[in-house]
Amino acid sequence: MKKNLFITLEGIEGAGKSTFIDFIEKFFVDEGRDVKKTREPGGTKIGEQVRDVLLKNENQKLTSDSELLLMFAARAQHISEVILPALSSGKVVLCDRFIDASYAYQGGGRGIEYSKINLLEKWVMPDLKPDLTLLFDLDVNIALERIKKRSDVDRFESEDLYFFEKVRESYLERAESEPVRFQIIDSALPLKNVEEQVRNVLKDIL
Ligand code: Z5A
Repeated sequence: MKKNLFITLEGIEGAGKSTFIDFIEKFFVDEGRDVKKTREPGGTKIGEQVRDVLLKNENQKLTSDSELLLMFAARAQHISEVILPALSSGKVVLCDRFIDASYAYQGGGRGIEYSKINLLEKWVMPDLKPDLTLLFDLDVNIALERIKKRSDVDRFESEDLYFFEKVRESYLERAESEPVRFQIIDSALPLKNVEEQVRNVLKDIL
């Protein structure tokens, strides 16, 4: 059986994760690999219900602690129901956002101490870490410009520029502290150039 791989895609909104997850899936399928594409929060029937609660704009009363705990509740379900079984069967798992988003959004953005997030990480995923994390990085102004055409804005998308600056900063700090796992993709460049950067990283991990 071929080596399983766990790859996560991270970045602020509008950075290009959804655009490039299909490209990455095709890359591995062309290599003859079985791919499981998934996302957080969500990825399971229960997790998608939690996602609805987290994203609904009407849920403005949700506290930062509740938000963090719901992220991890959905994650616990996702790991046991989807991620671990897919990895055990030798698949390449591509996940649109994972643990680093909790550090960046709930830690960096909301200001929850990283030590609390770390406690939950140790509880929910003691033996699981992505093999590769692609951080799609770009200036917050460009990202917000890209998504402003959307008619429906969710609870996160209604946050201000400062919030996303903190999220981006937190992602970059994490990437700096784990330079082997993280690969930073300059997603301010045209699609073709971003594709090229992603392809080069993937070739190295094969
Ligand atoms: N969240 C959290 O707080 N804590 C956690 O632990 C987890 C998540 C796991 C889920 O949103 C929310 O949950 C998320 C963080 C929080 N909220 N925020 N913000 P999501 O993941 O479902 O949604 P998103 O990340 O906001 O998705 P997005 O806004 O769609 O971003 P994206 O997938 O990175 O972008 P995209 O859809 O691929 O691209 C956006 C547009 O830009 C699109 O029109 C593209 O065609 C265009 N684009 C992309 N790349 C380029 C380039 N290179 N040039 C020009 N145009 C481009």
